[in-house]
Amino acid sequence: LALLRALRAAIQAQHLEVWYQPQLALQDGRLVGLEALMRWPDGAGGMVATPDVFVPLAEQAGLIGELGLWVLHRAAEDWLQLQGLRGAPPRISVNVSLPQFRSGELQSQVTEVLARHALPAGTLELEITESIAMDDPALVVSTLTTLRAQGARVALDDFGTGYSSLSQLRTLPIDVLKIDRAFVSQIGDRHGDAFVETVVALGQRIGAEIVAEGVETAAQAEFLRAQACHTAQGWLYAKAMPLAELKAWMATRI
Ligand code: G
Ligand code: G
Ligand code: MN
Ligand code: NA
Repeated sequence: LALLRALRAAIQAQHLEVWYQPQLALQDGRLVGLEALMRWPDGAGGMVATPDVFVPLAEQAGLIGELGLWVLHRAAEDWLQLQGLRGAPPRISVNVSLPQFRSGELQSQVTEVLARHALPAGTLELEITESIAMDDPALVVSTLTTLRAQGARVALDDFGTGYSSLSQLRTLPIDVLKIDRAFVSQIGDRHGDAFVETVVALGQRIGAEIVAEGVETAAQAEFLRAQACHTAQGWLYAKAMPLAELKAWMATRI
């Protein structure tokens, strides 16, 4: 309850921040995207709480609609700020939460954000978890179809960790499949390799871009590249960082 009070105050005072983790093309190392990740700094070099604690809290307290809209606007503004720079990423991904999706407000939020910032189609990507994707299949398909018609891309996040069945996956209109880091971390193990190979092949067959998450070692990156996985995200390259730090990181890569 104290944490919830602090969260409300932090939202009010705009103490929450959006940090960005780079996504790179495995073929040539180009920066192809960013994942927007919320952070709650304590002002003394640490964090008050991690998003896996305060996002569920915000969901339970009915704050996630407002917070989700704020993240979308901030991500759009920050993406636009990068566009003058060399090697600027062509897109930005934002995580969507189940209540935000279920309430039906996501479509109007996306309309508002795309219009306000005049974002080109294909710039904004929405990360949907498997629990969202499997919530109400008919609603999910129609919502995702609408979002894509609006010009947003759709990524299925944490693929392989939830409850999606392959038959449900088959009907989902998605652009990107994000392989969860639980699978990436098992590269090097015979079964681990088989899983990643199969998921990458599946993604390719359905015409989705594959983003491997949690890439931490050069050996994992090598394996993924050999499988023709398109994109990698992970601590091997960079952790999520504030916009200013991201600009400095981009400058060192040219
Ligand atoms: O960045 P980190 O690994 O600490 O994120 C932990 C979890 O919090 C992840 O599952 C991530 O998707 C979630 N998360 C981070 N930022 C946001 C956000 O802006 N919205 C939602 N819905 N979830 C977020
Ligand atoms: O659930 P979601 O995929 O949205 O969250 C991504 C989370 O994974 C973020 O909290 C991010 O900080 C974390 N992350 C990103 N790259 C790595 C990595 O290479 N290793 C680990 N352990 N976590 C990572
Ligand atoms: Mn994500
Ligand atoms: Na994930």
